[in-house]
Amino acid sequence: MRTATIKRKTKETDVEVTVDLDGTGVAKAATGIGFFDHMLDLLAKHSRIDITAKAVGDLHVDFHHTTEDVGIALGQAVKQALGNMAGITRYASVLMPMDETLTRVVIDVSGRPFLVFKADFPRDKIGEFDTELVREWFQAFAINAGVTLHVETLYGENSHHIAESCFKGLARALRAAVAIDPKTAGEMPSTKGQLGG
Ligand SMILES: [Mn+2]
Repeated sequence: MRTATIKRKTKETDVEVTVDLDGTGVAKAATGIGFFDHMLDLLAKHSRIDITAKAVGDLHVDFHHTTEDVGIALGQAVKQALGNMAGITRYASVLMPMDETLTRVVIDVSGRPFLVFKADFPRDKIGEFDTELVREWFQAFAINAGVTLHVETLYGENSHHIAESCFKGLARALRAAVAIDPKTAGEMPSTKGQLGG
């Protein structure tokens, strides 16, 4: 079973995240941030990873801590659920359209944490959500999942569409990269014989 639960409690947030990499895309997102729950729902749906994300955070300050800490916990959960990564497909690249927006997401599920994120948001906020937090979430996720992740919005005008294309692109890339490759019969997808740096 490729599942994991991460609990993380600080003075700023209390977060619990569970993932099942071989799920059906069931999401239970309750972070107290409507737009962010919407993004987590999309991530689960299009990755087919079951994701439960509960968070009680200091939303009276702003949404930064809660968004970042859910990213940290979700990244750690994915990493733990992957185990030694034997047999995974490892690489995936996706072009994700959303109306006028097109975003490219490329991932290497490798134990090598790195983020390149190039997306400009025309607006500072989507609802009450600061658009700069999209990058913060991707940074927290990539570093804690131990994945190399390149996200670039090639063009787009609507901030909601831009954010959504980033999350949906990640979803489809993750779905392909963490899938077990039947041709490899459980081998490590590395000439080094191991993943993890
Ligand atoms: Mn939407």
